[in-house]
Amino acid sequence: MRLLHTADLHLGRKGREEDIWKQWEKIITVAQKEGVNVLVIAGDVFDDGRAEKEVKEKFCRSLERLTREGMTVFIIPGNHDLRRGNALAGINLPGVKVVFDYMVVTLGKVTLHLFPFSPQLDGPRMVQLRKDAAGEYQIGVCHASYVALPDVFRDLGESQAIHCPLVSEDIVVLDFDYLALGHYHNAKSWQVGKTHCAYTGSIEPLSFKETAPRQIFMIECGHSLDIKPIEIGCQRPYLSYQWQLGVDVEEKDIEQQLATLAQRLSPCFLRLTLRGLVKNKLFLKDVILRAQELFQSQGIAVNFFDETVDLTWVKEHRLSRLFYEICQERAEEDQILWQRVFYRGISLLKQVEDVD
Ligand SMILES: [Mn+2]
Repeated sequence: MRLLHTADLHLGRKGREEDIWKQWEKIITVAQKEGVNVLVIAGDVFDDGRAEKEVKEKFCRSLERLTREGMTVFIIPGNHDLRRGNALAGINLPGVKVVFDYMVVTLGKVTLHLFPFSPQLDGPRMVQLRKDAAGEYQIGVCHASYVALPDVFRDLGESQAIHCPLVSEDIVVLDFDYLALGHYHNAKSWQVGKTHCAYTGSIEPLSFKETAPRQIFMIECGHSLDIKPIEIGCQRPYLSYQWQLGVDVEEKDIEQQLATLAQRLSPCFLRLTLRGLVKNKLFLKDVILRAQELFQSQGIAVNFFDETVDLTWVKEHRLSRLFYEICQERAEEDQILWQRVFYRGISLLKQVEDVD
């Protein structure tokens, strides 16, 4: 018996439609090749509760390709499926079960406990709902915020972490062998007592927070539960670079370096922060404008963050000039330290100046 766990497809996400379909196709291929019996989607199939009819139909046709080969598909709604509507309503296909109320189902050795997302659902409520069933392996499925992990809490932020908060005490009481989670968009696995918990992450990165490799999980139910992550790559990653002028790149070389980067990268979303001291701010602004066009022509959506400090500005002001000279002298002892002192100090001075 083979289960495949995925979540957070976000079909129909504006501007990312094709990328997401390509990733979904990869998952279908894995499911077919690996002879998966049960596919579990732990919420956020659609990006919005009012998903377009064409998107829903295309998704249904893809499900039919799986069920035709005898696969069973279980889907719980996530918060996005239910945002402003219910995108999963009306999906009625043989072999596909969309779950809108807590449901327990036993298939061979495995019992699935499916907890559809609702604004009222949280860990204690799941504990109340959970029924006993006979399967050898107990698997929970939910779309929840495991707020006990600091990076999950940080990345979700307060606005997302309120959705079905779940803590380790709840997971201990729920007493599952595997907890198939959706909602957090980076793949993550951890153990709570006997429970192996896993977020698959979104199938395609959708923000600069989503930098972990994209994964789905294969769960082989034999003499024990064997859980194997499968990497599915991605279409367009989100990349962040920080360049310090004078350290990572010289001011005179920056245009060439940017051109090299544009050639080296495949289509992606790029955030490029420039720091350090710049002798000719106007020249740098021009370089950035030209680079933006170049990146765009390569299918790279770039955002520049120019945090450089203009040497002309520094020298124009008595206080900043003195500070600059002091840091220059001291830099002979410890360059990196005094550079940091300089930027920190100069940005504070600039703030005061801007306020005045
Ligand atoms: Mn999501």
